[in-house]
Amino acid sequence: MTSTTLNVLGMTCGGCVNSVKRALATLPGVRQTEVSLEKGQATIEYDPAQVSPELLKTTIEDAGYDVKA
Ligand SMILES: [Cu+2]
Repeated sequence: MTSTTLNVLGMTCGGCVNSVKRALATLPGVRQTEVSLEKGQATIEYDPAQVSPELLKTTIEDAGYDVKA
């Protein structure tokens, strides 16, 4: 299991936090996601054999937010 922290731009409320969490939860291999609205960061625990950092990023982007690694 690996974890990464991504800077997520564009989150403005708890609904955004939930959107990001929900989008990531659909990916196989994502174990846990902690999202901080204050910091604008998502910390994701995942299995690198099942999901790539690039896919984490595009999944957040597809949910409507920008990711700055
Ligand atoms: Cu929101």
